[in-house]
Amino acid sequence: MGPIDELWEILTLVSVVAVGGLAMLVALVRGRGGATRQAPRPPQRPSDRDRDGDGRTAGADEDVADRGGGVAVDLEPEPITPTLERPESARGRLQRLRARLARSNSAMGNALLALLSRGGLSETDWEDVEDTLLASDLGVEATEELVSSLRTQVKVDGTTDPEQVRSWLHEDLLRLVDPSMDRRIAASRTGGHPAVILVVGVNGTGKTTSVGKLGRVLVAEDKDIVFGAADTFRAAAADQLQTWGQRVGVPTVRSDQEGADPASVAYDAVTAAVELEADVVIIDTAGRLHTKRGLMDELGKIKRVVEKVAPVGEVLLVLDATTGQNGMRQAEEFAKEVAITGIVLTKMDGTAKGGIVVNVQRKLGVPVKLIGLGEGPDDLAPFDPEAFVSAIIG
Ligand SMILES: Nc1nc2c(ncn2[C@@H]2O[C@H](COP(=O)(O)OP(=O)(O)O)[C@@H](O)[C@H]2O)c(=O)[nH]1
Ligand SMILES: [Mg+2]
Repeated sequence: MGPIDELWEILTLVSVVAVGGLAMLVALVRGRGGATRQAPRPPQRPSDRDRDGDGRTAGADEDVADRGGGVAVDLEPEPITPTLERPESARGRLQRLRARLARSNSAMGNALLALLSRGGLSETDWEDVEDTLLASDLGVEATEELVSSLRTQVKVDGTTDPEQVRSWLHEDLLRLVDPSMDRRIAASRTGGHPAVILVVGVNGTGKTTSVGKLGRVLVAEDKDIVFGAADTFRAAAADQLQTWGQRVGVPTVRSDQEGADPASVAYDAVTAAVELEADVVIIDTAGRLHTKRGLMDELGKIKRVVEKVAPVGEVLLVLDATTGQNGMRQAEEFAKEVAITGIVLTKMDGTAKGGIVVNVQRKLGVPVKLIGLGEGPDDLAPFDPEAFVSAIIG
């Protein structure tokens, strides 16, 4: 065999290996594509999308957002792992969590029932009924309505039979909680856009946790989700959200720079969701004191900037149910800044102040859509008036 033949043989071998390798690669890529919807497709890295090479996402308006000195969006592809968690379906969650709701709130229900069943109620007894309701954060207005209705029924009927009183209470409370309100979360694509959900509230109320839990509720409904970590104050906040996402295969759009412009990150998250043809993008924001003007203005900016890409269909205000009057003040201040479409009441597992549901709905004219009933990943339930009232008064 001459040197030419030898060279020829080597070349053939190399090309066989190369073609084989290429075929394997194609098969791999195909196989990956075919595996699909176990996890959403990983978003492209910004460098892929940045065809102009100007450091900006293609299509981004110059004036859309201050890019905060070259904000990079870290879109680490989520690993497609067989160990993704399967979140519990939202249906029936409140039933499972009912005991937690009842544990503290039924104290109020029981106190009321005991008072009302006593018979021959004096003025002082009625004052006690009123105090019990006020202590549950029902609010002055609703408390007066309820007491007046109960007084009339007791007077007209003349009975204080516990079962009868229980049924009156149930009916009156249910009316106050208002079953006619639309409590569905807007989480379907509309007009060719993903649904955009913006989550706002004071620090520590449970925003990030609720974004993570809501993501799971929607994953259980087979929705494709993207998280946007627009709390850019601390890197830990984005890490926290990303961890929630990774457990269920939801990609998180975040900035790698602390203090980056939150509107810009929110914009990138919505853009990524559009490119991925996701169903929903949920944007977590930094906790802000409702008394801090600049930060409250920023919320309006986030919404405006996002709406250059897709309409914000849902602005969820997260309130800590244990904070009472302070929570109510927060609600009012936030409602002045952005049009709230729904309330998430967290920490309902540790409070006897369930009356805040009625109070906050009346103040804002907006329904409580979700309630947090614990720190577990699936401890967030769609709010159901009937189950709620039943849990309180049995
Ligand atoms: N018991 C209970 N704790 C909750 C609930 N929701 C959130 N938390 C806790 O509240 C704390 C603050 O939550 P986080 O989501 O970080 O608040 P953020 O600052 O508003 O983002 C965390 O320790 C959560 O586990 C809930 O429904 N019940
Ligand atoms: Mg947070």
